[in-house]
Amino acid sequence: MNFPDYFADADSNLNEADFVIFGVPYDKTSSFRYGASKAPTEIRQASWNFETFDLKTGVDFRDIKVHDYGNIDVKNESPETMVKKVREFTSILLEKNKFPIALGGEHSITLGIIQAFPKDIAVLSLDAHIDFRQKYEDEPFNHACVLRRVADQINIRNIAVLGIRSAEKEEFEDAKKQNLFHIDSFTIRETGIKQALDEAKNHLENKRVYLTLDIDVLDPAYAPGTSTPEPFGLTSFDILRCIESLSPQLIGFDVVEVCPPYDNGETALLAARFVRCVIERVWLKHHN
Ligand SMILES: [Mn+2]
Repeated sequence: MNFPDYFADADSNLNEADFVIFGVPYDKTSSFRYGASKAPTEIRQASWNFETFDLKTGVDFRDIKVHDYGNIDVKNESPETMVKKVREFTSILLEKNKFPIALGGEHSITLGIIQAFPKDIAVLSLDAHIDFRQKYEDEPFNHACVLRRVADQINIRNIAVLGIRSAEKEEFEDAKKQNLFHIDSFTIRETGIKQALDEAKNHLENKRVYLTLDIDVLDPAYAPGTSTPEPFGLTSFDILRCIESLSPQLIGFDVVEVCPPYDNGETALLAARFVRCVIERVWLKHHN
């Protein structure tokens, strides 16, 4: 069965909307499995599964003004041009005071969004990988380098990564040398997500936070449809807790690295649910 081609209940027009969803169907730098470019469409389809009412928050999604812009046309661009196009589009949204929500595509798209924000924001990255390489396959805009590029953009002190469990030796030592704030998934398993979030929020002080969710931060048991799956991951409840805890500070969100050819739709479904969670929780903070 086919549902409308926009995100469920995102039926406000651009001018009246508070939240704007847009897809960035890009996967040219993927290193293991291809197919993340199919994710925006799959996530939109999956979003129609859910009730508009959320019994946990009491929010009805239909009360929120959300616009789905559709996809940005980046499919055949170089990574650098893709990032530029994403930055230009996000800048327009920020000028109009919209809360941007991007559906990747691979993680390299996040840099363009962050470049559109002022340099004094903080970034919280949920990711299995530290993504701190200077270059990968000679490409500085590769998805394996995204956090390194973000650190070129904003002060590395204002970046936090939760859930990591995979890095190259050199990049990990480099990240530690530069004091990149990170808590690995093994520690989170032992001490709990609440403790990790408290530490991360403490580190980021009260700054406005952009949240980037690489779906591979979840254990492949929850999110098998991703391009570089990594065992020993977080749970879907952990991610919900992150969203709830950060919602008063959030200024933008993306979900990346969903790779629909590698599962039966459960990863896109989870991504769609997280998008709804972010919108509802952020909206609730401003309406209470
Ligand atoms: Mn990753």
